Amino acid sequence: MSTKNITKYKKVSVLGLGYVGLPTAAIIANKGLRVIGVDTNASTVKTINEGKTHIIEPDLEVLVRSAVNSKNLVASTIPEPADAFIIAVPTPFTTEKKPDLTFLQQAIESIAPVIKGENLIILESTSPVGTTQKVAEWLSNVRQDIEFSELNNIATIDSKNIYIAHSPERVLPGRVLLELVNNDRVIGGLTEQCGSEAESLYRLFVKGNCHVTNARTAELVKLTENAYRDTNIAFANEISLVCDKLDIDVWELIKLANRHPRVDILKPGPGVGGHCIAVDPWFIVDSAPDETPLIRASRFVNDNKPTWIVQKILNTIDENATLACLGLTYKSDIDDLRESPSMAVIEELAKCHKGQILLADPNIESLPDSLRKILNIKFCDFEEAISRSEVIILLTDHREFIEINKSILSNKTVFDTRGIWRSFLTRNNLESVVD
Ligand code: SAJ
Repeated sequence: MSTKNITKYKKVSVLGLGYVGLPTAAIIANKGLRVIGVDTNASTVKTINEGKTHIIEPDLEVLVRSAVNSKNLVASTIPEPADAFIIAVPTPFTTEKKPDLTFLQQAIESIAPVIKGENLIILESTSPVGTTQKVAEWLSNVRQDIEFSELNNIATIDSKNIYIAHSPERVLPGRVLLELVNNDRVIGGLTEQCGSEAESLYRLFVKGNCHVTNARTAELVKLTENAYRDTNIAFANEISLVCDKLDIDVWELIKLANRHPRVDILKPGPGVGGHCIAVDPWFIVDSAPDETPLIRASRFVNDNKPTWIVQKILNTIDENATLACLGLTYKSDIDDLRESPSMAVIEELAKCHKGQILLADPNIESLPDSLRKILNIKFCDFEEAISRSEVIILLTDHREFIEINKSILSNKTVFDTRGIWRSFLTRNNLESVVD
């Protein structure tokens, strides 16, 4: 079917060409629409215009190359007029765990000069409740001719509507292209019409269902999804501490408990990382501090896991032993280091351990900046790291580590924080941190 029949939005601008914005821009461009991808980072823009990508995500490079070759996708550092704008910039938190909307406000202010009547603006960035309304307020603050009525949530310019909606991204890093197309979408409009306008654009490429609601509900839905997962992982992590204290194998325990038809415990690990699950629950806590003791406690449980692991390791090993730390990224088979619990373990170990620490990660090319100045840390190939070390600390469950020839672990003290070598470790009576 021609795109002409599907959406009236023919030219789409995507702001923020990261893990969500770039795949979204590439998919829309490959559907035949003109897409302007905007990013403040000139080197990202250059890479994309060469048909390459600055992030590792399955099949993304092929899709971006095809979109750029067809001339439907052009990246730029400067916003230009378009029919629809999709905002996918980061919404991090401050050191006080409060939402930091600076990038978002800057992105909105950067498009304000080119906004016209009948434009559609969709906020995809994960945001605290009330942010979609703030988008309208920011626009009207910088453009005198944009009016926003708080009474009925309608934004206009020269009596023509501007449609503003929130449709939170929900894609899992590592499966982004699949999930962008197949996942259901929640779309929250500032008004009902804003919601249906946004839905008409997503219909272009979303095969899942589109559920239209109001903006505040959509904002809290996204935060709730990530807080739910954080709480469930915290439960698994707490049980892993209990099992360690009582000398019970947590992996066997969870496997057996999960045989109950209504129990489905997630996996314990070194903690929770990433730019989403480790951050978003705080947005709920910030909005309703007195109502959220469970969400807050879950964050503490997960944030404290790296320290617990480090203590466990230090209590067991010789202070001069050579250690191999395997895996730096926050989860398997990606190249993302944000909020990585593996990095937290390494940084804390480095502060206390006297012997050499060898780091290896098949998805990372060199030592991250935060570790460069630490003298006893060296980055190397994982097989070299294992062969040169007495103690092996498995932090991220990358495919390469799962497929390792297990015999190279013989005679080593092994701390397997993800349980991937469990059967081998048990058989050989090797140490395991959560065993
Ligand atoms: N983890 C565990 N045990 C588990 C599952 C995960 O320790 O059983 C850890 C991972 O190792 C990682 C962290 O949790 O450190 C988060 O990983 P994840 O795979 O659970 O999630 P993310 O952060 O990669 O992506 C999440 C997803 N949200 C949900 O599953 C509810 C994704 O759908 C969102 O789009 C994404 O956050 C986001 O951008 O908000």
